[in-house]
Amino acid sequence: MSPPAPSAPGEPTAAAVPLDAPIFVAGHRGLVGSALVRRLVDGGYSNLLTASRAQLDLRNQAAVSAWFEANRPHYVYLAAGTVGGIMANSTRQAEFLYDNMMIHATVVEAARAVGVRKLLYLGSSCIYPRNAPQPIEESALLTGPLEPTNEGYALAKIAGIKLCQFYREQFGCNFVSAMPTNLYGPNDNFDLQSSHVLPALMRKFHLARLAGQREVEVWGSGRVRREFLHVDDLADACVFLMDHYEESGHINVGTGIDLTIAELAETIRDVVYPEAELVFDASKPDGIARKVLDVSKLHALGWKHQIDLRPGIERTYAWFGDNVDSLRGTGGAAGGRA
Ligand code: GFB
Repeated sequence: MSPPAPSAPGEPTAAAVPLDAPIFVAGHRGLVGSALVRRLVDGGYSNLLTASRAQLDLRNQAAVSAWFEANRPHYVYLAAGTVGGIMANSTRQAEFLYDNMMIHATVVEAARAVGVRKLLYLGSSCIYPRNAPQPIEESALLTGPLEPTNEGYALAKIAGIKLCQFYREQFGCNFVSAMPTNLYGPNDNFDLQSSHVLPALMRKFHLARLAGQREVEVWGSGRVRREFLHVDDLADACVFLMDHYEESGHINVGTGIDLTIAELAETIRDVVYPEAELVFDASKPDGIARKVLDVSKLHALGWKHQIDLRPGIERTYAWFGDNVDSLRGTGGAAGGRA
């Protein structure tokens, strides 16, 4: 099967993904991949393909090519990756750069070789320069130096966007890229060292409440600003983009709404443990001063998020309570039921 010719930039996809098409969700056990599987199952897609890390090392080209030959997906959501919060990113930059570069290289090449009809690659809002004007437009890519705390991860993700673009130009592959903002929701990593801020603070407040300890540590100054998108909204956006987005350039996915880390911590505190007091640890890194995406391109296509932050945190904490004995990153010891 040879790859179909891509449409002209901006032209909508003629046909939506058929419900019985073989669809590979790479990274299906992670925060994003598991949300994609839920969304696709809910949407009636009946032929989902997955492969666990034990079954398939996505960094291994020979293994990935053989898997694609055997399974022949028509559509691919590339949501696999080595990910983490500010501490994991800044202390394991080699691993973040290597793993993520290899994963997208093997999957993109295997997808080309078997004639995948469309591939959606997921990057991250950390691809943008640390001094990019806010809210960050897609055009800010590669206009300045990167945020040092996640440079390795960002470089890999930038290479992934470019790889999809170049495969489109050189081989006619219909590969597109979406850049989500900071995400949260079910199946997040709750390890206090390697996780992102939202799951880390949720678990910290939870543990403090169980221990009857009023003070809860928040890293950094609390003054930096971030945007948060519930992963179920991201999954919905991905399915929408698979049907409607055809451009070679990447597209931002977020809410376009940001708040300070102190405001985020207060919101989580109000949901989890209202009596707690925040204590800021200035010895921990702040990272980039502000990161909020310009989502006008996505809104113009007709998609907008549905889950606001406070209800999204409440939903996530309810999920946390239901799954507290088996959370990722806690060794099954997240601290007892909510
Ligand atoms: O979510 P986070 O780890 O990553 O941290 P980034 C966001 C902010 O929250 C930083 C503060 O200013 C942290 O210092 N923070 C406060 C905490 N308390 C905590 C805590 O207990 N744990 C954590 N982790 N942070 C990541 C990038 O940047 O964003 C990745 O490293 C990726 O590459 C991801 O792009 C979406 O928002 O700073």
